[in-house]
Parts: sequence; structure tokens; C-alpha cells
Amino acid sequence: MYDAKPEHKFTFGLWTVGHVGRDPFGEATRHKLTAHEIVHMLADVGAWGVNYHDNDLIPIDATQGETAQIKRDFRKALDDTGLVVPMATVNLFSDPSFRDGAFTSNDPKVRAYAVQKTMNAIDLGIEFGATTFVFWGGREGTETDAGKDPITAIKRSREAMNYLCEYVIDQGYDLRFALEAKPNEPRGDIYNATTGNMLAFIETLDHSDMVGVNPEVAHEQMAGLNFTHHVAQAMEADKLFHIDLNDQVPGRYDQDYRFGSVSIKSSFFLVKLLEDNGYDNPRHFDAHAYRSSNYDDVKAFARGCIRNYLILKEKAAQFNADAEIQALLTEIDAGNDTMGELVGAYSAEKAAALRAQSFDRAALGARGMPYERLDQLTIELLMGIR
Ligand code: GLT
Ligand code: MN
Ligand code: MN
Repeated sequence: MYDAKPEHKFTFGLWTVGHVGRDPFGEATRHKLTAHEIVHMLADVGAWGVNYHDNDLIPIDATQGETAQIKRDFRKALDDTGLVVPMATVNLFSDPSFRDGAFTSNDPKVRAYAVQKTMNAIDLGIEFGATTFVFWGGREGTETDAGKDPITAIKRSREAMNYLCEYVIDQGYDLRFALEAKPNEPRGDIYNATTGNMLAFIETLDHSDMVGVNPEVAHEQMAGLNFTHHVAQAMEADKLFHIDLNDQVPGRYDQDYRFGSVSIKSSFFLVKLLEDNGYDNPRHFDAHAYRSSNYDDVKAFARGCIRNYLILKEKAAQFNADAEIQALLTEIDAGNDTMGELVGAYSAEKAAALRAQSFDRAALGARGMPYERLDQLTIELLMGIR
């Protein structure tokens, strides 16, 4: 019951189960695992794939010899376990050279280094089969707007993305980009703070067709926003290339909790949205275990992410099959197409007919809306008594 299958496309990053528990106030509480060990742990919990930043796999100062050895070990772990690498990304936030941004830095040398590092990270992703490349610009922002012009920042981001799209096309790679928004942390404020910002930005790119989004639950919830609505906008625009699943108490620092562990109801509506609409890209858990966990408990964490998704998927199917719930939905839905002669696609005739129409405002305002009943049924279903 609730076991992962390849078609679920459950993935974890090396940095997720490999998180050593370091936080701004304290040192590591777990020893560092090798990529090889992480891949085996992920295979044990039933994951389909593993993702990485360039420097999760290859330390930034590794020699050529070390790099070759790491790649051999990683390849062997993938071969031994059957795990795939669907996504890769680049670390443009840890090194002090990126302390004031990478693509949006005021220093042209830093911007050039960031683009070079990304080209190398793209090559490293392609080498292990990645077809999606994520951009999370953790340092692309400010603590004070005195020193950076936000309009210039948008232009610099665009220039970098256009360059890198051309690079991918030039190399003949089969790779799409997925942009990940976050409102703040580690910067005071991060540019393109929400998935909606990213969607608007993408439309201004030269190759917008190859660029989509990678929304993360915690990042919209940190800002107190409805994550499901953001994901819906991305899906409707055919831009949901990837998704970072985790959980988060709104208004806090980025907690990256186990998926489904905090906000059961909104996680349910998210899973329902994804499943009802045939989402078929990776389901990536970008989360990490509590700092108090040892590696046995980290495994429990990873299994919990998977189980919670699959339990909520089952609940979504139950919701769709529940006669009482469906009857209420039919009652609520007053018919989408019944005013088609007045609205829908505009024509001068329709506008004239609409103007001539009179509406019974009192009747419209008095129509019953049994959302309390519907929500209570949803809650009872989620609490397991339906
Ligand atoms: C980092 C961040 C995540 C991003 C990762 C990809 S790194 O852990 O908090 O949200 O998805 O760069
Ligand atoms: Mn993320
Ligand atoms: Mn996060």
C-alpha cells in the first residue's frame, strides 16, 4: 500500500536526504554521505530519480582526477540501483563570489563566471541524462535597494537566460529550463519573488517555449500565498515543467518540511490538481528531515513524503467518486455555457444583446452556496471517517 512506482516519478535531490542538519545557528548533526550512499538510500525508499546541483556531486575545488572518480562512482550507483537523473541544477548561491547575486551581480566578472559555471553544470546534467535544468536564484536580490537597480536586474536576468537557451540549442541538447521563485531567504528580498512573476518574465525571453517553472510549496506559503493557485496558473499555461514538494508553516523561514506534514488540506488540493490534470513531469521532494533526525529517521522522512503524496492521491480519487460530494458539486455548478449567446467570445451583436438583458440581482444574491457542507465533507474525508 502506498508504495512508489516508477510512473509516479518521485525524485529527491542529493541535497535533500543528504542534508547534514546545519542551520544558521548550529553545526551539522549528521555526517556527510557520499553521492553513492545517497543514491542507495533513495533506492531503498523507492524513489525513481535523483537530482543534483553541480557542487552536490562535484565539490567546487575538485581536481580533474577526483572529478573523474566521483563520476564513475555515481554512474555505478545509478546502474546498480536503476535510478535516473531527470533534473540537474547549478549552485549559484554558496560561493562568496555570488554574495551579491550571480546573473544580477553588479560585477560583470561575476555575471560572466555565473554563466560559465552554468554551462558546465548543464553539461554535467546532460552527461547523466537530465532533461530539465532548474534555476533557483537564491542570491539574486538585495538587502538594500540603494545599490542595485531592480530594472537592470530584470534585464541582466533576461540576458543570461537568453544566452543559456542559445547555448543549449547550439549544443543540440534535449533540455528545458524550469525557473524557481522564492520571496526571500537567503536574500532580504529575491527578484521575481513568486511563480507568477516568473511566468510573466518567461514570456519576455527569446526562447520562452523552452522555459517553464519549478514552483515550490514552501516558497509561496512563506509569503502567505495559495500555492495551488500558482501551480494552476503554471499548468494552464503549459509551464509546469517540474515541481518541488515539501511543506511549510506560512510566515516562517523556509522550513522545507516533509511533504504533507503541516498543511494537509492545501496539500490535498495540490495533489488533486496535479492528478486530475494529468501532471506527468517529476514529483520532486525538495525537503529535508528535522535537524534532530539520524539517518534511520531520514529514511522515515523520505518514505513519509512518498506515502503522504500517495495517500492524498487516493483521497483525491475518493473525493471524485463520492456521490454526496459530487451531488453538491453539480448543485454548485450553475452551468458554464448557458449564457453563451451573451458572453464568451466577443461580438458586437452579443454586446448589444447583453446590454439589453436584465438581471435579477436579488435572485443572484440569494442563490444557495453549500460550501460549508462541501468543505466539511472534504475535511471528514481527509480525517478518514468517510
Ligand atoms: C536550495 C533551495 C531550493 C532549490 C534548490 C535548487 S537549492 O535547497 O532551498 O528551493 O530548489 O537550487
Ligand atoms: Mn526548491
Ligand atoms: Mn525551500
